[in-house]
Amino acid sequence: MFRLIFIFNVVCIFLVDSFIIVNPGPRYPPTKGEVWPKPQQQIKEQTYFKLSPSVFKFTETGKSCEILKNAIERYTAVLRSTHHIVWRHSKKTWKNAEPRQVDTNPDFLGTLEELQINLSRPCEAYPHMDMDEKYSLNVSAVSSLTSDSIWGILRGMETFAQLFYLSNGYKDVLINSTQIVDFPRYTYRGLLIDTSRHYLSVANILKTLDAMEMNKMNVLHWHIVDDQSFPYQSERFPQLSEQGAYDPSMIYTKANINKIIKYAQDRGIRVLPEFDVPGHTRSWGVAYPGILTECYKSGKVVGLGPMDPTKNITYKLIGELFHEVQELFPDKYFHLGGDEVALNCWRSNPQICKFMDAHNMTRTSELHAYFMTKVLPLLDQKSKPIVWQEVFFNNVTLPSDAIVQVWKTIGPKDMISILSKRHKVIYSSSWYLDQLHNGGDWKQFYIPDPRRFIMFTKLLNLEDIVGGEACMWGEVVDDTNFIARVWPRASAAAEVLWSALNPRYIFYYGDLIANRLEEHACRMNRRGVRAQPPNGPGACEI
Ligand code: CP6
Repeated sequence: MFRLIFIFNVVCIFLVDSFIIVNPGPRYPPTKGEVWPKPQQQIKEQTYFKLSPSVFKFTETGKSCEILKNAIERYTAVLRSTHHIVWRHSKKTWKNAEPRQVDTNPDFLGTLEELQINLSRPCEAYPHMDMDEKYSLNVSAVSSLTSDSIWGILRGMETFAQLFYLSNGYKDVLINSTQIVDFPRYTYRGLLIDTSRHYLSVANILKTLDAMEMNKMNVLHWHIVDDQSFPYQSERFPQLSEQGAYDPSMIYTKANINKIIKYAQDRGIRVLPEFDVPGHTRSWGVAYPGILTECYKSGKVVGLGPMDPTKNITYKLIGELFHEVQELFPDKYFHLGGDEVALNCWRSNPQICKFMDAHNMTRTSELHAYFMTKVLPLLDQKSKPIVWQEVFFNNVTLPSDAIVQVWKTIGPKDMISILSKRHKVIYSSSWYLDQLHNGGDWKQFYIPDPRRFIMFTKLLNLEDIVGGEACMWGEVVDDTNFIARVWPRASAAAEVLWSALNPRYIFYYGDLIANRLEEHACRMNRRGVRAQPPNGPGACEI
């Protein structure tokens, strides 16, 4: 009897399991042809065109240059690759394919034949702090992209590529009639990479630049060396990387760096070098221990700390190295770091204490100021300095065109002090990509906006907050996980820094924003950037 009931149960469970249709849980459907970051002004109509990649072409109706020609080649390839998806899906159903239907929808306006690119002024060679990125894009019977600047044209081409979407069960690539006028909210939209804690391959850095272009970010802040390794290969001081890199292969040669700069330039992205001094320099001391401070404990030397600010050779090495770096990097700014100096090591060292006495210094922060004041003039004429906030708060007299980067406090507090001294600010406190939270973790990066913090502080100039930066410190990222950790989480910061305030009210538009980011992450993957899923369960087309 019991055996019978048991068998009956097993049969029941089998039947129930096979016939119950599993009700899917929540999913995050991607949008179709929504642009990320959201354009400032956009009108999208019901009417649409089809893309036929073999017909479509970009035509140059204004000025042209190599940067534009390269961009046309790139985006032609992007549109072609969409066609491959269509082709793949049409082959799947090849045998029972129906004859291709003529689209009789009254909204259908035909095949899109060209995009006229109308650049009204000659190209600039390098992107820079005040670059003009405004463009207008009109998708209609005669489609055109117009800008005064090559950088605006690049941003507009990216937008254009994002407007296409797959439709009719992957059979068609469509684009709606659209008018866009677009420009960035902030001029500085950065991503910090740290190649000292872990080495990142050149290929991975180039991939990062592809992703930045897709997100309209325009500054790669390259925190190239730090305590743990010195991967920059110097011509003047080859020992630095020979002894300070993790491995002889884990270095950046002059040729590597030039390649990265050129690749970035083609995408309207600046490469901003940071050589952090006087702290975070332990790796310099493998080859040159003499430039670092010996830290003492109970009268004994226990290790090496920040640079030794009392020695002339410290400044000589810095000056010559920085000169070489500035020749290599065309950017007009140079990041000197200046953060997290272990002042207590200076305090522990008897020679340094003697030096402080001789110079009437009582606090080690004055020594930090002394050091920075000696290093600032070592920059070439062409370079303006950027420093982490500690340099400002330790009372260094900075040149008026120095920019201060805030990383310590979320909110307006530190920014207000700096702005009231008329310095420009880069804000990064809210965008520490090394901080991980549960699902939908991009939202914490999407809410803060540096200018909104001080909107009602009338005396300050909002424009002096030039932008912000997402920071991917390298302690727990290397080539294996870097791209997926950064994207699409940094995309949240990218939209804050590009787009207008209103469409970003997450409590109002939250689902729409999530679905747009879902599409954007899928789009990055289609274009070879292995971004992680931003929201939760779901599936990309392909
Ligand atoms: N390395 C350097 C770091 C950090 C800074 N400078 C850092 C500090 C705190 C957090 C994240 C990163 N790892 N050189 C500070 C700018 Cl939470």
